[in-house]
Amino acid sequence: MVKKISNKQQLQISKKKDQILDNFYNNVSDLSNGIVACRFGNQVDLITDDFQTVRCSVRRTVKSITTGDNVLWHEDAANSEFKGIVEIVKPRTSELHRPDFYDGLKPIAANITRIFIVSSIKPELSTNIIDRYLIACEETKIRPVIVINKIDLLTDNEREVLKSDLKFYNDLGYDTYFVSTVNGDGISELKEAFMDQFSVIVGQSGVGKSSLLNTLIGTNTAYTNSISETSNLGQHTTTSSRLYFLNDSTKIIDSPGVREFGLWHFSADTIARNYREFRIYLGTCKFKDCKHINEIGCSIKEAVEEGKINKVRYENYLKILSSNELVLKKNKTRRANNNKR
Ligand SMILES: Nc1nc2c(ncn2[C@@H]2O[C@H](COP(=O)(O)OP(=O)(O)OP(=O)(O)O)[C@@H](O)[C@H]2O)c(=O)[nH]1
Ligand SMILES: [Mg+2]
Ligand SMILES: [Zn+2]
Repeated sequence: MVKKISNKQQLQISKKKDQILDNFYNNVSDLSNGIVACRFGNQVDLITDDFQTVRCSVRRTVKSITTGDNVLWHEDAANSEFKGIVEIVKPRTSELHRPDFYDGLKPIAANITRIFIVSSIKPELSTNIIDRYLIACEETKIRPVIVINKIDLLTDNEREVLKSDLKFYNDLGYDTYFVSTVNGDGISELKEAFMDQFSVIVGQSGVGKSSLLNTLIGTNTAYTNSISETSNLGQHTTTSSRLYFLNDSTKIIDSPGVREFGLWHFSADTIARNYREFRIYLGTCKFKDCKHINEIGCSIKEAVEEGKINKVRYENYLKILSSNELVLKKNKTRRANNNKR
């Protein structure tokens, strides 16, 4: 009979593994520590222990590297184009990724402890994208913070209405901040949530992620741009994720805007499980394989009708499921067409 190991033993084994890895990394001579600030193709900008930025190429044996990765690198005197070469990426403590049709899951940021989900009054407030990121946060167990930017564009009354409309996020236990990078409203409280954390700022294009980064670090380091007047759609100003230091212990990654945050690598079950308020009802529907769409005897639907689950959240759940189905169908057709070629 195979003897099951206890949680305590598992913890001891994992501690031992970490110790062995730490010893290994500390004893690799000639290699220095660095953290990936930015990646472009097979090149990275690293920030060294003494806060220097070094452009490096990446050894082919490195399978995956992204912003926030802790790496070991050395100088490469033979190469005039790059100062160094990255040899090893250390194991990640956390990972945020998105699905990609060609590359499978693509990492967006590594080792982060918080995800700041930004939406704004202009171009358009989107609870759908907030919910998409919340699902990813629940799945990866990285703490989310919701930020609604550009509240300077609202009257006092409109602001109060918006706060009350979005109160359900607070009720679910998600921290929500209403801010303006233009007049500074809410920024000092929000800044507190960044302190001593390793954060990534995510959201659609034009919501003010880079403006927020600049406001927090007090410079105009990150490029920002105005929204296209004609289409009202944000132009993609930030083109790749970049890491900034607010102080020694506070790191922030500014990421490029997304049109939509894909979740098509998640099954309907995974999505439902990552809706906090669904959890107590899961397993109580009439049908075991209930997807909570229009099945008879669905506890989730009943809870929505009784006002126990917020309607907006539930509608977003349905939208996410149907858009997943559409993407999967499209990918299937694309794959079939590729195979024909
Ligand atoms: N009214 C108002 N405008 C803002 C605020 N914050 C940012 N903006 C404007 O919104 C526009 C877009 O800001 P960015 O910071 O470039 O947006 P972003 O999210 O980084 O965009 P991408 O890099 O394309 O993803 C700029 O014109 C900013 O000046 C705000 O609090 N209020
Ligand atoms: Mg930007
Ligand atoms: Zn159900």
